Amino acid sequence: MGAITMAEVGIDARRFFHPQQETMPRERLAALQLARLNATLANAYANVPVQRKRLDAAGIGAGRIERLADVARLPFSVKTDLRDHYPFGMFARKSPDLARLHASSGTTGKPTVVGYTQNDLDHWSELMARSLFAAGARRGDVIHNAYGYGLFTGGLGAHAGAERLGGVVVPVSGGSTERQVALIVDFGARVLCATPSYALAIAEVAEQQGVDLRRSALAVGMFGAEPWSAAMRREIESRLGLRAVDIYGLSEIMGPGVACECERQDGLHGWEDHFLFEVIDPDTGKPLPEGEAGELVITTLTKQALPMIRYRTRDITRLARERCGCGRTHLRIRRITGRNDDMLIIRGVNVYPSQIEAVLVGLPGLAPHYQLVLERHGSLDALTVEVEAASGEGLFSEIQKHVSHHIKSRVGVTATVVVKQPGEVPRSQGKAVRVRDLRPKVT
Ligand code: DLL
Repeated sequence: MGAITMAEVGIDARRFFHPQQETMPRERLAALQLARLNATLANAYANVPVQRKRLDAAGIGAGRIERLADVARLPFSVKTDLRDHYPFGMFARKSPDLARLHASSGTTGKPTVVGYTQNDLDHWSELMARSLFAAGARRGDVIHNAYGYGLFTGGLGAHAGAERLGGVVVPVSGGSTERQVALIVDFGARVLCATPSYALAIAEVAEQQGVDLRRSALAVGMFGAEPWSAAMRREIESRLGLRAVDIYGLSEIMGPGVACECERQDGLHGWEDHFLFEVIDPDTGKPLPEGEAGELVITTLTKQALPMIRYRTRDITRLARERCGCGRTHLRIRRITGRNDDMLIIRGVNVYPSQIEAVLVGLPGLAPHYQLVLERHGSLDALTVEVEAASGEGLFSEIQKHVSHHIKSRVGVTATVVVKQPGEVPRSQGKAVRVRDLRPKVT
């Protein structure tokens, strides 16, 4: 039987960066996943003693998995594995087969270190280029990359993808926001890569300088690395005059480009030819039925240096397998609403910072900058929400009443609201610090 061309099944290859892979029929995608999953298990078993022990204990040993559903029999991996086996204990390759290391910022003890072979780096840049293309970036675009360069995967990850796409990359990294505004305008950036909070900081500085970025060439924003709300998307789109696209990733799995929205902005396509996605109940560890919210678990299917089996991301989301109107067959990950380890429990109420953000961003009179401060008063948790007035003129007491009323009615917690003068809430140059948890640690 001859191969069927994409034109014969009505697929316009020009709409995709990897037309074959992105539009692969789901049965073929599943067969590819199964084969690659078994290759990943073999790599982990042969080269990572910790994984070998776990696979033996799970009764899988060096054996094969026969059906994708059997992935539920495999042991989980967690973030502390990387700390416990610091620095390279989870790696399946050593130097000279390694081509690069990245690491988390290491604010809590040892950093988590991740590694890549050249082959891994090639896949990463392909997937990042695929993500940029899906979001609307094209060859020849000036791509302003304000993700931090260095050990953080954002800067170099987006950079390599932008080069692979054929873009003109501007590697500015974070910081010097006034200069960023000038470069965006002068170089004619069409694509902006940044955290959503930093995109807003850029918008704000531009406005202060009297520069209207809505009239610049900016058309596409690739925003991720931290949770953000639909309200924040609208805010960024209206202030920067671009299409704000959500991009997801994590260092332990690869970096940015594990999943990305297409131009329809209706959920992030998880690139299933390279990753296997599941959602589990975070308490029981059991897989959840399609569409239910739970913890995202990811298995790498092509990584050589750091094969991850059922990595518990702690990110809370839902999966949708119905076909997207864009023609891509890969599933969609819904907006990440938060992490089950940054979930705040305030007087018994579970609260995600992103829920409070969704309330704040929609309210008049406020600048889109805020911090949540948690303290313990006696035996009770106390939440203070520091918000920032959009102008120094407004009636702060009115704003304050309005904000606490909306937080109470929409999130269900009582908060003391402090309205700060414009510019008083600290700005981020990378991931925003949204929560200052000053409560004594539970030991
Ligand atoms: O933040 C990789 C990245 C860089 C993604 C640039 C997108 C853009 P880490 O520093 O390892 O990697 O942090 C990963 O950030 O588990 C999520 O909790 C959060 N995160 C990343 N993207 C999103 C997103 C990079 N689009 C952790 N929405 C993840 C919500 C996100 N949270």
